[in-house]
Amino acid sequence: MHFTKMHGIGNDFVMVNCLGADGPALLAEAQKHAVLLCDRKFGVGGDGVIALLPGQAGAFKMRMFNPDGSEAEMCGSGIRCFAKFLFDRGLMHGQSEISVETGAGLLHLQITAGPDGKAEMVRVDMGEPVLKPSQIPTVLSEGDAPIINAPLVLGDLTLGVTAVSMGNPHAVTFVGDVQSYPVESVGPQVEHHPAFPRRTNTEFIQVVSGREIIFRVWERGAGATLACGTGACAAVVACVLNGKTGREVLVHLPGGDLEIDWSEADNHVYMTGPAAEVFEGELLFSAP
Ligand code: ZDP
Repeated sequence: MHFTKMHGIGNDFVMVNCLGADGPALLAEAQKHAVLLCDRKFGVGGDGVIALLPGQAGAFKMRMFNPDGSEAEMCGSGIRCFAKFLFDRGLMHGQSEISVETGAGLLHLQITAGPDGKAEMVRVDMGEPVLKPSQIPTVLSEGDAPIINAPLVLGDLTLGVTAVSMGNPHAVTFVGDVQSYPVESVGPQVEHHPAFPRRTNTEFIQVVSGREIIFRVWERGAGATLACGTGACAAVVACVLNGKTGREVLVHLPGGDLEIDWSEADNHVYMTGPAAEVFEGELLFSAP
């Protein structure tokens, strides 16, 4: 299997191009071997596998598999890598804008090329955040009202969580000092809490100012990662809902920065950030 290793500020992926005649077979292999592909010791290494597929509503479709083999509806860092892959290989026919089918619907994105003519920054219209609990999905509270700073009990610890879907589920918590926060022990407890029937990504946020936050994440099916695009969007939505920041926020993630803008005009969340290609390779299957 031919693959391309890419990352968005350190959130790294094994990209598999399934556009050719052998696409359906490659997709099946990529899904079946997602755990091995993501394994940093026995495989290639990544926070997920991204499959590049032909679309129906748009020209291209993205599917994403987590390191535990589960499929995610959406992937914010992955879609920037996806866009760079298309642009750099001439699959956008010189255009700088395109729409991509995802589990969060048809998303429009815009590329800015660097001095080498290759894609450098990608601005993605991530669509409208979903706040209705049943659609996130979460059963943390009944009814249709958004869940804003609601108590989530984890034994002796009670978090205040704000629940947001950007296609995939997120639970956002505000903390004092995010660098010293025990993300690795609290994160998995939130991920697997019964209030989230499809599990959840979990973000821990320190507010610096009305336009700047520091972000750490525990990802569903992946664990602690250096960045999460959908998580950064969900975090800014949570900041606005809790009166912590304005709608345009610079998000400092462990692997770098993203600019997030929850537009008042159309209620869409816009994410701007880089994407990079690292190497190409060939996977030699030894697994049965
Ligand atoms: O929703 C999930 O199961 C996530 N682990 C998917 C990956 C999200 C990602 N980190 C992002 O950038 O949005 C890729």
